[in-house]
Amino acid sequence: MTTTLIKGGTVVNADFESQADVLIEGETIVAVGPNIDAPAGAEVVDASGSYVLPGGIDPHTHMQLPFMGTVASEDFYTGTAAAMAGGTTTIIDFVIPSPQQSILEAYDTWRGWAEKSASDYSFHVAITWWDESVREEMGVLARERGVNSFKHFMAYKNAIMCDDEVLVNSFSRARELGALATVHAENGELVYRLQQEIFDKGITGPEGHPLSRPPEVEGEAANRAIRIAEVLGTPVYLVHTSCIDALEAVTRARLEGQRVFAEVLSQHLVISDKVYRNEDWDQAAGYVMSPPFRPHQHQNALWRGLQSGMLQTTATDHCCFCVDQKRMGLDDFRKIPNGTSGVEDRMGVLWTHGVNTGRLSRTEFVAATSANAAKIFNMYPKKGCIAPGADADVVLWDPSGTRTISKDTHHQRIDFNIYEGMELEGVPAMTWMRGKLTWNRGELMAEKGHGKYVDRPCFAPYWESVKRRNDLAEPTAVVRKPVA
Ligand code: URQ
Ligand code: ZN
Ligand code: ZN
Repeated sequence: MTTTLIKGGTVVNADFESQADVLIEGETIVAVGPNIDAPAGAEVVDASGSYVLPGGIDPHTHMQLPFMGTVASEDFYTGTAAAMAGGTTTIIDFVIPSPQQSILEAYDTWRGWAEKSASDYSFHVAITWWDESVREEMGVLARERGVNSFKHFMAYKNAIMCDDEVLVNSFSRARELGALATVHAENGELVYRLQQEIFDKGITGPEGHPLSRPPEVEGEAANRAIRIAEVLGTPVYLVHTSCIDALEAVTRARLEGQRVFAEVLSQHLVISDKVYRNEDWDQAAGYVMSPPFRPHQHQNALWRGLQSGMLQTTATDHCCFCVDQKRMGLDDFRKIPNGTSGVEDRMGVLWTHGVNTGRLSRTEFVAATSANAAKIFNMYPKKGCIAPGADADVVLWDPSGTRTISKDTHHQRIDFNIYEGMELEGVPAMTWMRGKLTWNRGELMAEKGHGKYVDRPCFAPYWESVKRRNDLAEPTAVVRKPVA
């Protein structure tokens, strides 16, 4: 068993930072505190001048996803290896059953694909259709497979889009199970209509993509999903909140005490929609993802959302399509596979543009990159903190280390990088995943298959008291005289 003593660093958790040593025995943190003596045979790491952070948790990735007629280029091994090079030690990916496919069968398929992961991983399961069998199998997944979050795509008509009937059935079931409903909030009917109109105008290039998915399309769906969840009493989590319209819906609901959580992607915080006006087709198509990159004012609002706590988590939606895959849409932007990379860059981008600019404190950075996702998806404190008993998912963070992001040097399996040329200050020097050193100052030592599936138990039954409808008296029938 490997013993490691990380000595002389500043430990940063979501709620507290302190000068402390961290002792790791095997896969677990066993002690955190000042002046810990190194046990015989221990590997001692000098952490002076560095921060010791909980390993990042990325709650939104799509490794080797079959989508839009192709398969994402990053697989579970290469993607989790790249993640650890960037300080992320756990991903939550997505099982996305085809309509009419058993969700349990799809779950087993994705579990098979993920066996090769180098880091720990878990799955949200998407509900893409509905009948009694789906209802039953959601129960099996929740009770026996450690799934406490079910995803709903309100976009992607004629593919994996949920209509309101599916949303209502699935949200109701999630509440019964004590599970979260997570949502891709874009009105797929509006997208479909706008895509057609824009294409018919002769706009066939990547610039047509954002035009077909304006913020109003996300705002409507975000509000609808939140309202459905409110009426049914289901906790809801909005993935990739990208614009003011959706953030306003989240903010209203949270201020009223509704159980709503929301995520922002690191790329939506720092990249605007000007990328779609690039005259180089490949350079513009490389940014086609949904929701699209937005005009600059939305970035400012998203940072404020993160600072105010209205947005709790950051993610990447890492879903890689290489240049030749994006070219499937060369004549029709509707056929450009939607997705971008970022699992290796998220933490460095957030430190550079969040902590170094004063937008986020170091503890807020840990909350947004690790602890909040661990709490919301019920992995805390096993994951998401530096404390005795926690998994030894640890990052030695070098605040003065620098990196220039490039497709030529990143570890992600894609020939494009949305942050190309971005200068980072603040990088992971070393990454341990359950006590195993996987990244050491530029040397990647990820081991295929070393990752484990993380069970995520459901939550306590959703308490009636937090539902707004409980302010109302219990409805009763009116007693009437028989009609003459
Ligand atoms: O919509 C998603 O989250 C998946 C299909 C990745 N693609 C994307 O454009 N976000
Ligand atoms: Zn999505
Ligand atoms: Zn996604």
